[in-house]
Parts: sequence; C-alpha cells; structure tokens
Amino acid sequence: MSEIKSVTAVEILDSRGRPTLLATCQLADGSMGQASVPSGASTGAAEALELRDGDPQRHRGLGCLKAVAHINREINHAVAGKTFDVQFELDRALIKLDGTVNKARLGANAILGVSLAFCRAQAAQRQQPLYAHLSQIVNTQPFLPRPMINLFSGGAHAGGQVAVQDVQIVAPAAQSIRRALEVTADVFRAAADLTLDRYGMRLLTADEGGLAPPFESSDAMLLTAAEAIETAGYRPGEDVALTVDVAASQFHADGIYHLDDSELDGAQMVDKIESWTRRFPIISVEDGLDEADWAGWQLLYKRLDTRQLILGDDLLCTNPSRIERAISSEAANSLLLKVNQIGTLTEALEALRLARKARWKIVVSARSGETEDNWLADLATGWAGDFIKVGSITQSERLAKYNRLLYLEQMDGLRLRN
Ligand code: 2PG
Ligand code: MG
Repeated sequence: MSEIKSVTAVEILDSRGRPTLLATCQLADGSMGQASVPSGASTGAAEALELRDGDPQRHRGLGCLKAVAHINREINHAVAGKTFDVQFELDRALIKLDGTVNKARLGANAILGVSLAFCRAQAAQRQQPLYAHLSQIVNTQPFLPRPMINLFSGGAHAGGQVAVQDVQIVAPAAQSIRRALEVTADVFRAAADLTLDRYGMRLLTADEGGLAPPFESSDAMLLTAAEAIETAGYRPGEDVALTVDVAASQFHADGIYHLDDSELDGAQMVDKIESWTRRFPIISVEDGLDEADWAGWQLLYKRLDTRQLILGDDLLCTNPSRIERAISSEAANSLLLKVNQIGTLTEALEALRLARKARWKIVVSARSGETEDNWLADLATGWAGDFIKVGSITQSERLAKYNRLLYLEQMDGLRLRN
C-alpha cells in the first residue's frame, strides 16, 4: 500500500544543456523517490509527445515549465492522498488523466517523471534497491545487461559529417561488466589515437561522448572501428564486435536513402547493410531502414543471418502495437526499449513482455540527452535486458549508468546475463 502525499517537479538541464525535469514523489509514510527524464534527438514519429513550452524567449522554445506545472498542479491534485498498491495502478491513472493517445496533453515527460519517481518511492518504502523492485514487477531474475558502447558518432548525434548515427562496440565474451568496460576503454583509446593521427585535429566528441572525426564516409567509420579493435590487440568478432545504429529515418526522404553521397532505394539500402555485415564484425543493426519502410525491414529480416539483431528503435518506439506488427510481419527480431518513447513503466513493460514472448532480444537504451540519474541501469538489470546502450565511456551522464552496473556487480553480486 503506497499512499502518495505529493508529487512535485522542477526544471533541470540535460547533458545537451537543454531543459528537462526532475520529479519527486513523497509517500505518506515518509518514503521518497526522485527521477529525471531523458530526451532524444533522433526521435521516432510514433513516440509519445515530449511537452516543450514553445516559448522562443527561453531555451529556444525547449523549456519544460508547462510539463513541470502539470506535475505540480494537475497530476499532484489527482494523485495526492490516493493509495496505489502497484505501479500499474498509478500508471493507469496517469494515462486516464492525460486522456490522449500520445500523452500530448500533460506531456510524456511529465507522466514518465511521475511514473519513475513513484517506482523509486515504492522501492524505498520496501527498502529494496530499485533493480530488485523492478525485477519483482516483472517477476524475473535480475541480470546485468551487456554494454553496447558508443565509439563513433555521425548523423544527428554529431555534425552530420556522415549519415550513420552510431557505431558501438560490444565485448561478447567478457564475463563481467568490469572486463567489458576494460576492453571498451582499450578500443576507445586505440580509436582516439587512430583518428587523431589520421585527421590531425583535436578530437571532437558527439552528444553521447562518441568520437566524431570528419570521416569521409560511413564505410570509413566502420572500417576505422574494425581497425581500432585490432590495434588494441583484440580479435574482431570474438573479443570485440560492432553494433551499428544506422538511424536511417534521419536520412530518408521520399523513398530515397541519402547515405553520404549515395542515393539508394530500399532494396539498395538493404544490399548496403548486408555488405557491411559481411565486411565488418557487426552483430546488431538498429534502424537500418526508415521507420515507415516496413517492406524494407522485411527484406532486411530475410537477408540477414538470424543471429544478427535486427533492432527496432524508431520503427517500434517501444509501442506495443508497433511491436505486434513487427512480430507478425517479421520485420525485426529485437526491441530497443526506451521508456520515454511510450511514457510509463507499465507500457514499457508491456512492450518488453511482447518482445520476450516472441523470443526477441532486448536492448535497454538511454537517450542522447541524458542526466546524471542512473535509474536506467537498475531498469536494464531488473528487467534482465540482454544489452544496455548508454553511449560512450566518457561523460558523467553516461558513466552514472556504467558505474551503477559496476557497483551492482561488485556489491550486490549480480552477474551478466549468459
Ligand atoms: C538512438 C538514441 C540513443 P536519441 O537513436 O538509439 O543513441 O538516440 O536519444 O537521439 O533518439
Ligand atoms: Mg536509435
């Protein structure tokens, strides 16, 4: 039994220096939970609506004071003094209060802040770490997710110097988070040296801390990543593999993929991706096609090895009905789970359950605009995600999550999944 005393919020800034919000939930017995809300740059069209003020006088219209006010007034008024036994009850009340399909009235940022803050307050009330409380909600054993760590960025996360958004590295054989991060650090440093030598300039980093040298093409970005693995002394594919977030919706218009200097139709884009998976040790392709190009996704699904993750981010938007469509039409085989795409923990959980039932892999993901909050590490652990995607091993808003995983591994004795 959790009686809410109050929910409140303040506007804070995210890792891009843009406004977001921090929500606080006080329970009547004195337990308290807080959570801050992340924000994407390469957002999917089917995402729940992040409410921005639109006042050009403040933060170029990106202020979150309206969403903050919705929490402090309307949401607080609706939930204060009420008792919610389980997360689902609160989330259902929030969805009903908002009354729109995409949370456009109160804002998905306001609703998610309250959903998460309540979850933390309940964990505190039960004197449990957040991951343990989250694992009970799903009724699954907690496992640490394997990190997918950002090495290079282009697209909307960098200056758009190349079309492909992110190249990440995974240590598939590492037996611990600690080892996975050691390996990553070696490859990251090798990549930094390589690109510094080659481009002879101070290294610029992208939104998620990945390196963003002026590659001549997306191919060159992948090639350099593969080279960095070898330069660091690792075996490509065995010790260190690559994953790529193509984020193709960002360079698709009117049926054409504007990939660097090429103009490709859907079938040619699939050919291109297939050739990358043959040339480079890639184990996961995220958003290889545009979010509306279902035929392209189906073609990719047929063409890639089934062991590859065909990972839907913008395609799925953590939205149960889109996931159902992708399962039945064989358009993807893995879910990128971002709770702010859908707006409540309960709906994200429904997405997770659907994906798991279809034997999909789950990649729990941060957003490119993050805060120092580390709830994502607990979520990925409590919900036993196969992977976690947080960005690079630089920048504290990313490290907050990795450091939490390191802590859980060393202090709570948790182990990597498989
Ligand atoms: C993505 C995410 C995280 P954004 O596309 O997967 O890398 O980016 O938060 O900008 O949508
Ligand atoms: Mg993505």
